[in-house]
Amino acid sequence: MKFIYTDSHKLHFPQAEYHRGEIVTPFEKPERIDLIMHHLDEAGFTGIQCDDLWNPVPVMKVHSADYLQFLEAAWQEWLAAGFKGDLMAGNFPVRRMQQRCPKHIDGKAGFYSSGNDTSINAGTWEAAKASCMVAQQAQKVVANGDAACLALCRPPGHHAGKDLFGGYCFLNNAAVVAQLFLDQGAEKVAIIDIDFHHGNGTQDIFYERGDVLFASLHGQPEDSYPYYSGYADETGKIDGEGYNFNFPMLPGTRYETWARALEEVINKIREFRSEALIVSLGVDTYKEDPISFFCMETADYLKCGKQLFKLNLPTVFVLEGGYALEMVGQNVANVLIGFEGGRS
Ligand code: Q9C
Ligand code: ZN
Repeated sequence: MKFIYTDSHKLHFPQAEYHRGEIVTPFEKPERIDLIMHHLDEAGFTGIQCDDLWNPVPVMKVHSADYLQFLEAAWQEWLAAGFKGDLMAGNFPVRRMQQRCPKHIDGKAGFYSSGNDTSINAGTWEAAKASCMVAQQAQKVVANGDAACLALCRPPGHHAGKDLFGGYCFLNNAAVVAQLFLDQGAEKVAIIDIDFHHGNGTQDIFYERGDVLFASLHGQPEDSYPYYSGYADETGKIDGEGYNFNFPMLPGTRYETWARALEEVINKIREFRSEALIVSLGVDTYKEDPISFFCMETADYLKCGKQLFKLNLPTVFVLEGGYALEMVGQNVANVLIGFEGGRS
């Protein structure tokens, strides 16, 4: 299996994150990609540097035009306001407030954001676009006949909604890949989100659409980010009714329990007659992950990859989270190794 990467991800390097009462170095850091690439190289996967071809068409179908304009201009507006340091949102249009976008960047930041966990710096927009181009190129590799490809995306994407950034995400790379398959003639595609966190952004984008089945396995919202979505009774609306599947799980969940949910998802996708599979691949389900509470072992990722292979669909893996730096590379590699070994 090939993987697509870019060095441009380094242009996004948030300086601080507020976490459990302290200001810490952000969990979503550039080293993650270096570590994963190192392990993929060692495991014999072929890295391909991204050609940086930007196709705005699918991006504009999954994000709103005003949101994209905000992302593009945010940093310049922040500087023009005379602000120093990273852009970070602090005020949000919550219950009973006006859903109107203010003029000042400090207010706009909150209007387009779901939290204060995701800051913007001088290179963030370029990095987010580069990350999305990595996903687009991985889709092309699969459309051109490879059985599967990994998009080494950074920043990640699955928390980015139609018009919201947050959860370390700006552009929803997995949603863009799904849209590309549809634009190229597929009638139905499926997204499995196996990151520890609920893929609220992806759910938001496809919630009223029947052409994309979305299924997420994640820590239950009662205890876990993003807290305000990911319940099992969120099943889709209008054309999307019955095509959104959430599997919230308890703290301490191990692979055997998790895999039963995966099995259900696989059956749903077979019934749906999906023509392609997108995997939002986060390995923050790992037992040592610093911000998560599942108990996956490194060897479990082999089994997970093997399970996914059973769908026998053209598959694009899109990197999402995974913050236990010692094992993030091995865990990602194991999903791919399991997938490739699925034949046997
Ligand atoms: N300040 C992904 O895994 N909340 N995003 C962290 C600590 C945000 C995770 C709380 C977690 C986002 C792609
Ligand atoms: Zn995550």
